[in-house]
Amino acid sequence: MEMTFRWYGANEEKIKLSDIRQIPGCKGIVGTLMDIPVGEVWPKARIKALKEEIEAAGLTLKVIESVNIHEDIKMGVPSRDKWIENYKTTIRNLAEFGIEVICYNFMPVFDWLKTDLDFKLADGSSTLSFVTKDLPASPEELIQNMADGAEGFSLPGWEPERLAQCKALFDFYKNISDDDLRANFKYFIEAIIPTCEEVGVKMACHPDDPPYSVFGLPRMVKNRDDLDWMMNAVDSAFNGITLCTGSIAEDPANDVVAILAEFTKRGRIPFAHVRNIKFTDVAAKDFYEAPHLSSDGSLDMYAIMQALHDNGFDGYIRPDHGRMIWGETGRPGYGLYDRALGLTYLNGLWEALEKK
Ligand code: DNO
Repeated sequence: MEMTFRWYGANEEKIKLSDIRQIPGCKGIVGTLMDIPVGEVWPKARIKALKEEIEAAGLTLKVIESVNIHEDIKMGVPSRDKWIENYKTTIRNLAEFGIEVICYNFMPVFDWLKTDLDFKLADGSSTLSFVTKDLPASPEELIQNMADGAEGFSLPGWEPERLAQCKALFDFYKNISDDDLRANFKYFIEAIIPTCEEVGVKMACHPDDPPYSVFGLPRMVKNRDDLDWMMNAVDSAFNGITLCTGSIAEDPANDVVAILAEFTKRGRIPFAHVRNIKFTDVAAKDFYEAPHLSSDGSLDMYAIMQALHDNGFDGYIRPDHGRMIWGETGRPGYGLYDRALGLTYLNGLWEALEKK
């Protein structure tokens, strides 16, 4: 297991690499190049510079989150082949600089979503929350709300160029079923996995967040059976999962511990996002993102770490979203302090498991 911390790059962050270096037990950065438009090839010079900057701070760069998928690939339109070729070149370029894992997702139109990016907790901190009845009537309104709540930061997976075509995309996806989306996923993964095998980069697909349809969009990474289908679609260790405990657990029907145990045992989890959530209404699937501590949320974090540990997990882990605490302001979900607390807590659980 190697513990990492997500960092968006010097031009995108208030948080300094030198601060991250001081978090006990944090070895690596989960990095990205946020400004490269979706679908474009990531230039070697930019990857090299990012790696050098991170290594100069005493940290490693082995995981990228995300290299996002061009919408044409998800839509399955003929122009996808050009974007897939670009993606393969990006994989090769990243491999050349020692990247081992690429996290991505296959959610149509937009990435993760919440209905409140500044939900106040009783202790005075603020966090992200999702309340079904607060979902706006239209996706346009949701996009506006996310932008308004982002404190001026770019949000991962909410690329303006994609969102600008929101209406046209929604019209298109009206006629796309979950199975159509699956076929498009298979086409993509079949095309790129041989390149991954050749250069030694593992793909790690992030589950849908939330793991059910919103605004009628098709979804394909919602539960154990979807993950099983994906893993069988191309049965290679290089076709893996970013197992995000929070996202999977947002559907109370999902047994996150059993899912972790199964896919770790099958050797298909190169990367894990570990966070806790607290259901406020299980039937409505309403929740907020709790501190990582088990007793603050609805998930048993010891059982989660144990499922990884006891099944031979040897990938990368990062704490997931943190609250805003101690007066910090910043990119929602990605402040320094609470994620650092989460990281040290996860490391503590891991040490206890190692010494058992
Ligand atoms: C949210 C993140 C996601 C994740 C992507 C991976 O904070 O967990 O945006 O990075 O879904 O492609």
